[in-house]
Amino acid sequence: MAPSAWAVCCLLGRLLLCGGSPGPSTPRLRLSYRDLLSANRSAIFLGPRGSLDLRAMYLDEYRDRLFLGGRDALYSLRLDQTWPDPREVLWPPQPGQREECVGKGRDPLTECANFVRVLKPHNRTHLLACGTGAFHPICALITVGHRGEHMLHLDPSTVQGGRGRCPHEPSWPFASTFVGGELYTGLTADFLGREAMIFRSGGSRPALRSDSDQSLLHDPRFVAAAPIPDNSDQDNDKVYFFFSETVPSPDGGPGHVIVSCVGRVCVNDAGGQRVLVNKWSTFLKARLVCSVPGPGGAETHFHQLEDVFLLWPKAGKSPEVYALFSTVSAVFQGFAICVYHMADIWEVFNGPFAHQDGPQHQWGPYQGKVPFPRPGACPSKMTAQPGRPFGSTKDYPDEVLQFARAHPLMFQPVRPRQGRPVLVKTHLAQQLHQIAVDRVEAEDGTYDVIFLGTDSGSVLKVIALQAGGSSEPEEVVLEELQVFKVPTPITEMEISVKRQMLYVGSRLGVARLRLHQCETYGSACAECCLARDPYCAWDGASCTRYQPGTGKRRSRRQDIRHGNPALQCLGQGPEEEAAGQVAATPVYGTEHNSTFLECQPKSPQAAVRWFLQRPGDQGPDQVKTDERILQTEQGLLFRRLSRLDAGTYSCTTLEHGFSQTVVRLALEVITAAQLPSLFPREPRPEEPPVWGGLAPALPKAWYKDILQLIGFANLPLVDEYCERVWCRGSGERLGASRSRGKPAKGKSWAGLELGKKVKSWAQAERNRTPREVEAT
Ligand SMILES: *[C@@H]1O[C@H](CO)[C@@H](O)[C@H](O)[C@H]1NC(C)=O
Ligand SMILES: *[C@@H]1O[C@H](CO)[C@@H](O)[C@H](O)[C@H]1NC(C)=O
Ligand SMILES: CC(=O)N[C@H]1CO[C@H](CO)[C@@H](O)[C@@H]1O
Repeated sequence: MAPSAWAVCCLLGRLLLCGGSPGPSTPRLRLSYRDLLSANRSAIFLGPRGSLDLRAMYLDEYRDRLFLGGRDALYSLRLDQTWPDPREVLWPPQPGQREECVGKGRDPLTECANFVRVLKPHNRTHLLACGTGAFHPICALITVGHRGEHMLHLDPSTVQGGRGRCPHEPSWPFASTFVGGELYTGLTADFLGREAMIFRSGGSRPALRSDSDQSLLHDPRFVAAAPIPDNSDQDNDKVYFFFSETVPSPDGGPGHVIVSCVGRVCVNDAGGQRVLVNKWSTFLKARLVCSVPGPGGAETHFHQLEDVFLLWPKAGKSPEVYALFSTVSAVFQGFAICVYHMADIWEVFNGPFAHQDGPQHQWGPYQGKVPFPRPGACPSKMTAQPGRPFGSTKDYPDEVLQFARAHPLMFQPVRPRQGRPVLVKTHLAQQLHQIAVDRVEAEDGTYDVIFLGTDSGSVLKVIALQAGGSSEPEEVVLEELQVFKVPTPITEMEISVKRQMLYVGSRLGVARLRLHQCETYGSACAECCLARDPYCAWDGASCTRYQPGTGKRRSRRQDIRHGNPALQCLGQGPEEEAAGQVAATPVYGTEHNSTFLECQPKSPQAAVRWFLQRPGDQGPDQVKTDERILQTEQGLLFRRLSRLDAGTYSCTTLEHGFSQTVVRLALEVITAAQLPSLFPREPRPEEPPVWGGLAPALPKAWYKDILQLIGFANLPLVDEYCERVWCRGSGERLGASRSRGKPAKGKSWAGLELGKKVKSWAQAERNRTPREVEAT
């Protein structure tokens, strides 16, 4: 079927409208799903049925394995090869549970299955796995073998109830961590999803849970849980939870607001003796603030916690907390990344408790006497001194436990490093869901490379450059990597610094993605330098992984801060002489019709300029764009070609002061008089004459070219643009006015001519037999 002229017009519309200057958050490099696969940058595992319905991922660097929890199944992949022999274990709900779940009105496909949500190491040979079990949570021990073995086996005799260890719900946010043989979970532990708690179980001690009489947690969405030691005294070890809550409006007004919190409990909490029996006695929480000052002193707050990544330094014990927040207000939608120091979190927990005299009263700092041991403190040498016999939370006075119950919230919020986000992203086409960070040493400093998982199956690789003083950080989006073929939210992300890989999970499956692939940036020093990727440097011959502290230092060229190739690449390789001397490719256009000169720089961040050298003229002039000549993101479009347009066109890019010629095209204009000899065939009467008199076989070729130019992924957008392009403008429209979705008859639209193709097509067309023509 021949594509309609309408469709092509619309594609043209897209071309026209995507012109314009690139914003600061345009990625320097965009790599498609195909690009990533064909360059071995990524490898995908979707399981034997094409989708895992993934709910849990555990990266086991000790065993070199990646464990996955899906729907009614578990998987094990080896990290040392590209998924050569995945292992699968099927794990459906217990007999009868699926039916019971359906009977209670739950969805058979999306709810009444065993969605595996917990995968944690149990001991050296076993993993603990828990699943929703069709709204009847279950846990089991999975034999995974010793290091070096590759086995995956579920012993049905180990299956036991998983209530409190795994939510009933397959999708509601949930966090868990495994410490000292016990599983800590933040979840709603009942069928209806109302009983929110922090729960500890699985060890020899009795299980411990949040006190549900007190409203310690308000409709929490748990995002992360992790053990973080205070200091070298293990007695002080705590488990931290990061979550959002929905709380009554703080100013006493109607409605609710979302706030984000960090909460913690002591690992050696054993609950109280008379009060808080088998309940947490050391739970405290504090607000996490992430906001930017707005005009007039009003702050824009990012309330909703999306994900947390703990960046553990090589030396030293406490991590930096990278937190991804979102805000959704009627006027504004955006994302922010705030970084918190543990020292600041500790200071808040050591500060005043929040206190309210009554439900209608304002919150203030508690100013009375705080009992000893201080509520929230773990029993340790400090509390067990002679005369202060508090060796366990069970020894804590009732007064302390009562105080802890009544004052779980700290008065001060935790403020981020430098008091503001390291990165703010607004007006994004995508939502951000996941964050992972790698600290990378580069020639001119240390950079935190941030990987962000979007809701459209892609990963953004970003750095935030802190310019000195109080100025805003500069965001550099290094790459946008379309990891999954179809748009799907990224739900898991684990980084392996050892392997220099990012493991990216979505409901569909997982992808192994290399953190860097320096050669992708190009084969010239300037391209490598402009990339500003802390992982990559020019080594004198190519763009390769930068290894700090190795020899040949002087020949390494890298400039993350400024990306200035003029300084870095002086005398590096032959590309300098070549620039400006790119051979001119001949292209052909027909007089009075439209023509398109393609130029797609590798970097969407580069500013594109076109120069024209007319035969006989002195030097090249910059092409003046107007109604007739349009500069689009993909190239230069002539709506109506004139004889005077002939000449040599150079497409140059300017990026960080570095100018480069991308293509040179020698445009030859075929005059109206020359045409009949070139294109002798006439359109059949029933064909709308939209192809400007070209043979009917041509449109298909054109169409293919245009699609390649634009990308199939954008097809759905096309109609939208179409309306605007066809209906806008005065006087000279693009050949026709819109009437019932087709160009008006008689008014032919000359179409997009990919000039350089025309001549070779015409050649081929003349040599073809009629049968071949029919076949197209
Ligand atoms: C990608 O990896 C495969 C297998 O490891 C190899 O055969 C292929 O040559 C690699 N391709 C590239 C572009 O490196
Ligand atoms: C791990 O735990 C399982 C179940 O408790 C036990 O059978 C196994 O022997 C343990 N393995 C090791 C290495 O301790
Ligand atoms: C080759 C080509 O498209 N020629 C067309 C150029 O435009 C004029 C007028 O619009 C047509 O008559 C030609 O057929």
